[in-house]
Amino acid sequence: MAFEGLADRLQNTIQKIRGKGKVSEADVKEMMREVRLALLEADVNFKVVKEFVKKVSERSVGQEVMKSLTPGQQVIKVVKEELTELMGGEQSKIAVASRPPTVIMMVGLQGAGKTTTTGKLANLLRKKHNRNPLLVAADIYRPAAIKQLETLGKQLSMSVFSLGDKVSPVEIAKQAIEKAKADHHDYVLIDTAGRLHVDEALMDELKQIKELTNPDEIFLVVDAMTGQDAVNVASSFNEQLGLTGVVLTKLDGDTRGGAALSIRSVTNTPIKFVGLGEKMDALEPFHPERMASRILGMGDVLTLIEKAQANVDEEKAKELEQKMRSASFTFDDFLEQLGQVRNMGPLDELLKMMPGANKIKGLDNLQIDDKQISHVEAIIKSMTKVEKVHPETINASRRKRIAKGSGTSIQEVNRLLKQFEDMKKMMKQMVGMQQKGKKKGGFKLPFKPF
Ligand SMILES: Nc1nc2c(ncn2[C@@H]2O[C@H](COP(=O)(O)OP(=O)(O)OP(=O)(O)O)[C@@H](O)[C@H]2O)c(=O)[nH]1
Ligand SMILES: [Mg+2]
Repeated sequence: MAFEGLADRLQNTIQKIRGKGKVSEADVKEMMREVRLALLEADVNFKVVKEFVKKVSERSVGQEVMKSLTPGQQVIKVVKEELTELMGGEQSKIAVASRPPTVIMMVGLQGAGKTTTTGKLANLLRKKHNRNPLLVAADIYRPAAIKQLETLGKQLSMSVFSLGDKVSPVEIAKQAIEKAKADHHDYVLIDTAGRLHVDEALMDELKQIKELTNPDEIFLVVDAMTGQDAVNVASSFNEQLGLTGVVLTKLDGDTRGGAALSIRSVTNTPIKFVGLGEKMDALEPFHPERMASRILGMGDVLTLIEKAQANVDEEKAKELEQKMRSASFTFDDFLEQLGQVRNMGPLDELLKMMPGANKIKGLDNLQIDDKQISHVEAIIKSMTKVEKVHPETINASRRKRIAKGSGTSIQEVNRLLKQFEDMKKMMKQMVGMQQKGKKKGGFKLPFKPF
């Protein structure tokens, strides 16, 4: 996971000051020394580190902290606020042109993830914002580039505009916008070519496309794994083109996080999205405050809840709640739930968003992988209709049959049956709690049970 080292170090540091009833200037100084090292080690730009430490120190020895009842907590609050500020403060939204289509140009170096991100962004615009984007293949240099975008378009069932590789990218962009107007596309995403380095020919071409299409957004796509280089690349693209946003890709890898923490303050360009994988749904809006919270081990419950909401069907959730209340939850329901949870992404990544999760020992080794889920699915699918509704009828010989049918072991079948029973018990308790709470008008489940 990205930020692991930084998160560990910062959390250890703030842990020391958390409970302090009194915080001296020396305490703050000591803490800031560690924060500084942690940031430098995470490959954060040294000027950025200096500025950050200065701000946090000033605020920490000031009245607001020293005079408070919980100075330790206050220092942590200051760190979190400044970290949030560093990454851009408010979340920045994607532009909408007053007269459609909204034009977005995707630029960046070779292999940064422009084409992939173009597909992901189109997918997000359609799914979350109900938009109808047109993808434009304006990379005529790399042999397979057009094909790559067309394949993504097919996969997403979205229109891709291309004129082959004999027409100039500027002309392609121009005609694409006319096409978008004619076909009522509200967004135009232009996938441009990448180069190994920032070079003049590339910049000239991009400038021409910019002049001609007058884009509402110019997104620089940068690979977070490239650390400080990402910041330099962002600076030069910004000088030449005037960026409106950055998309940081490959944040699913174990980048130290320096780029995410420096780009905003060095280039004054907000990070708008982060790429978290190769699949078309692995793009998330960047929330500085949530990211700060994650880095400091305070969890990212909001993203977790949003993921749950996006993937859990309202109707089905209600139906499920009803089933839980009447304790008629069956293995069929369980199977369906499993499918929904799977849609949310890898389970261990989800668990890491829980507050304090990185302090749970062994979570890193916990591989709740797809294979395990597949086994559970296979077991359930090997049950008869009656067995799924009345698991109490599953005796020893039936267990043997189910294990054989699903290619698993009797132990695995036993374990699942036991877990299912436990889960049903827990549901009853939760429903009981919720009803009790309702009478008092208090307790409510934080999000829909699944
Ligand atoms: N793990 C991970 N891989 C990514 C992400 N974004 C892109 N990639 C991968 O990075 C590689 C390059 O992505 P492309 O989209 O082709 O990059 P590009 O910038 O269009 O490259 P050029 O067209 O050659 O300039 C592909 O293998 C992508 O699957 C991400 O967020 N996470
Ligand atoms: Mg490309």
